[in-house]
Amino acid sequence: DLNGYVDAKNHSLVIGGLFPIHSRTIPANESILEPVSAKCEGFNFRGFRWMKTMIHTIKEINERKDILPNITLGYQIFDTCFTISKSVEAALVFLTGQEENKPNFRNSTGAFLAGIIGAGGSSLSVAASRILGLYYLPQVGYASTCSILSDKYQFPSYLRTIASDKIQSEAMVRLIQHFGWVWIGTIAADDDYGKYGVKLFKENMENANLCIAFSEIIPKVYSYEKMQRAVDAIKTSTARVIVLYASDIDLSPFALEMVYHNITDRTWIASEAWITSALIAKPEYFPYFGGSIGFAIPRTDIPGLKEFLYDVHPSKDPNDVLTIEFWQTAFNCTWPNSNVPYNSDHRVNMTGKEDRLHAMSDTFCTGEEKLEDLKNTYLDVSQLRITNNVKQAVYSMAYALDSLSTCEEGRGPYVPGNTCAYIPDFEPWQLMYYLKTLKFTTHDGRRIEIDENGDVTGYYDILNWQLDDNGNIAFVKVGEYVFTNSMFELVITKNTTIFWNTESSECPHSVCADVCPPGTRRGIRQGEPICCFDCIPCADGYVSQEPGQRKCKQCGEDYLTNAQKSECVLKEVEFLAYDEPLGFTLVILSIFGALAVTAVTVVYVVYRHTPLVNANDRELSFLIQVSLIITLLSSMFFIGKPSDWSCMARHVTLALGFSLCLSCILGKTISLFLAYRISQSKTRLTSMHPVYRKIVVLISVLVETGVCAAYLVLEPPRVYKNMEAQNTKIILECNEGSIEFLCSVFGIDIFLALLCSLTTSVARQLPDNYYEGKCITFGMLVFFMVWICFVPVYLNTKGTFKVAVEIFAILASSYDLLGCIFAPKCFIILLRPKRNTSEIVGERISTLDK
Ligand code: TCR
Repeated sequence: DLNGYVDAKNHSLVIGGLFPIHSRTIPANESILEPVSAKCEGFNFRGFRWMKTMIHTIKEINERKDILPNITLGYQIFDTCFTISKSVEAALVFLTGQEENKPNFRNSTGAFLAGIIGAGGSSLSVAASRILGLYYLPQVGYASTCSILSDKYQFPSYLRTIASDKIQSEAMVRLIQHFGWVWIGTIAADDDYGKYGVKLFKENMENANLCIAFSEIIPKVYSYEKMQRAVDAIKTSTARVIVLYASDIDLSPFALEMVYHNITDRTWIASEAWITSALIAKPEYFPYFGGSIGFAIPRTDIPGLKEFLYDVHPSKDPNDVLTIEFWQTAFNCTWPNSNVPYNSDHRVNMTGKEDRLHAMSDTFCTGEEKLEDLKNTYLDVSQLRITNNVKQAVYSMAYALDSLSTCEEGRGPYVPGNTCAYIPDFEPWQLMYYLKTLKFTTHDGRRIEIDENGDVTGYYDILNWQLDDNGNIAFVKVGEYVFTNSMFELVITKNTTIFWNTESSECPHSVCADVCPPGTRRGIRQGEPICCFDCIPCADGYVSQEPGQRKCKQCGEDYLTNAQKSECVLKEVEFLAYDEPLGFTLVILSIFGALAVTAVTVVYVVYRHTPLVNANDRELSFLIQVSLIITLLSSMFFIGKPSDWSCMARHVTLALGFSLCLSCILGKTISLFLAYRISQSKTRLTSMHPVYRKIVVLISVLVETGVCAAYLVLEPPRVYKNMEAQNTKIILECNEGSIEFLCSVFGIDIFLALLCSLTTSVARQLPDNYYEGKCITFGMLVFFMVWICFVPVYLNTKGTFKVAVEIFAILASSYDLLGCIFAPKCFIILLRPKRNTSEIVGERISTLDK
């Protein structure tokens, strides 16, 4: 029980057609056991127009003299009701010529069947093609876009004048990338179109590192639970952009659902099947679906079609139930004396029951109704897109037949013998040969080339739903997606305004988690897509400078992180600087000390002939003064920014200065010691010759210099950045290099100091006017005390104070020696000159110097 049209009279050759003139079948009454072909409902004006276009095209071809001049084509068209079962039923009818169970490629009218146009939906084409493919019966699709139909192993005789969804799915991902969205929901119709489309889309999304927020199905047969699942997913998800892969017929209940739940503020990415559909593009849906953006096959004008479409009237043929139903549905009336039901709706549980129409209208149709007054998809020739595909499908069949008919015997394609096939009685596979290599130019100048997979190339228009001045929905072209065999290119036209259905009217922001700000990094959430992440602050010592970082970078050793962890900042370098109060004071002290020593030297030079200065070796006194200047000024090396150079200088000059100083003192104390022994023993002991004293000095300084040189050559001290002491600062210090060398360098000094102490402590009872022995003894005592105190204090201080303590010890010990050795003498020289006479200077001592 198939509805349709046939015109096969006088024609030996017909083309079959499958069109969705209704939207669904009426569910069979369960009490009936006998199988019956289902009845259909939901008149589909768009499908009706496609069907009319096929008839129109065949008429056009028949009128043309250049294609198939001697042959007139007929047609046999069936309504698929957008269901698989009807489509299969029709396929069987085509093949068997009804009652027969083996194909004879003559249809029920007795004419030869050349091939079939259709069916509309992918699932229907797949089902029909599985049967038609068995016999290689050519089938040219005009709207079935499912990618599996490109598989010539499964569908050997299927071709199409529309691009595969493989391309559209790719294009959608490019569009998503173009607008910077990463978190996308998908809704698919419960058929091959929706499922395979979304499958490919998901694969492409994954390759582009974008994420799918949710993936739901619109049920074919209304189910409250299934619909609710989809609605809940949309409501709860943070994805603002949703891909909707469905035919308009399947989409209508879903659209009502969106209205019912008042789901706005979503941007829909439309698949080609609904972007320009009048079923969805209604002004009342605009608050929910406005701003939708999607792909459409390019529109065109078909000359003469408009007139042909208007030439429809139920009174022409009382048996034309489809036209009667068209009239009834369009004008909302009942055609008298016909029992064609009109727009019945047997669906259950549908939301938005207002949309449901009555089975019969009370008013009768008069036949006077004006098509011109009708605003109906059927008559709307402004959006001829799939309609043009129908036309091209019919043309491809005609061109193939034309090539077949012009075959020259002996040059034909079929082996053996290069034979030809003849109209009307050729085998279907013979026509397939011509269809496979088909190339032709359309009425509007486009080139159609069907490739080895039965697909075509071309371009999509990118359309955006906007509201025009009359409050209707306008499909505004905002770009193009061009695809050839090797090239794919998305172009969004500059300076077009896209309408966004968001609160701010700006491009929506569809992300699972916002880009992590600088200072944080992306932390994976276990078991969730990569687009969902937490922003985890960088650890101490790590920073992320740009937003959206996967990892925090470690800062260099010399760097600290700022509070936000977004920048490495140079650590503050700390050392005892000249310009800070402590450093400054120490500098003043050492310079003052050096000046004081110089003053003493001046006094000594001025009074160099006085007995006091001459007593106990004048030269050694000068050397002591020099060495004191050295030690005092060596403290300067401890202040300021340390360098390798100053690190080497500081300890070596200090050690040399002290060794010179102490060895000179030793020279003096040895003389005193000997003088004492002489005074004690009363024997003739010769006192020490001054040269020997200098030799003592020379030897000790030489030894010290040798050790220092070895130290500097073998393991010299170096600057060292101390990071441990304080986390936020770098303390610049000197690393001693070798502790052994350092100990030996200062060990010599200590040894000299000990010798000095020993010798003077023995000689201190020696009566001399200037208390030299006593002074030195005291001086050495203080010297030891200073350095003994120094050790624990030094070990307990941190940072720059360490150096300060060291300088302090140096200054203290230098001042101590200066004070103990030279202060009393200067006092006598300057203030008590009477005591500075040779009579008073002890005889024994004066003899020592001779
Ligand atoms: N391919 C869909 C059906 C379809 C359609 C349409 C239906 C397409 N475009 C326009 C109605 C109107 C694209 C399929 O199922 O393959």
